[in-house]
Amino acid sequence: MSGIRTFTMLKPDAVEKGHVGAILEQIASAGFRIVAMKLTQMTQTDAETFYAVHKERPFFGELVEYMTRGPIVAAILEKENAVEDFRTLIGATNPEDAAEGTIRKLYAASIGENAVHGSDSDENAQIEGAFHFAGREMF
Ligand code: YYY
Ligand code: MG
Repeated sequence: MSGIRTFTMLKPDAVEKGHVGAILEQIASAGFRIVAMKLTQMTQTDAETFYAVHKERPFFGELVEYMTRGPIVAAILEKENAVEDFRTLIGATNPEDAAEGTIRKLYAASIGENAVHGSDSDENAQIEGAFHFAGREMF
């Protein structure tokens, strides 16, 4: 039985290009309820910690630079089967491989600048949500 919450970030490229409203509309239309949400900017340490699992990968430096270059929208979302259904909604990591109509297919420029994050497990959804939000910011 999978959980009812996931964590997302609308990444700097999505904010820069003015796609926040359209992406949030697509998320709401897919049946997700907003539990927590804010506009924020990750520091270098924030991004290195959040993406620590990728620290040995060749793209790590570019990933940290990209994720810290401007504001993001961070949010916790609620729906049955939240993690899996949200990953389906956003599409594959590389927008070239993403299904038609997915958020990454519609709004991502490249694998490196792919518009949106979605947690990959219930455990990571909990960890990532708690990384960005205090309990009193969750509703
Ligand atoms: O979970 P997801 O975001 O779909 O992909 P991850 O494999 O966790 O990678 C995190 C992040 O790193 C990805 O969204 C873009 C970037 N990245 C990259 O720039 N180049 C790759 N070959 C793989 C991932
Ligand atoms: Mg991931």
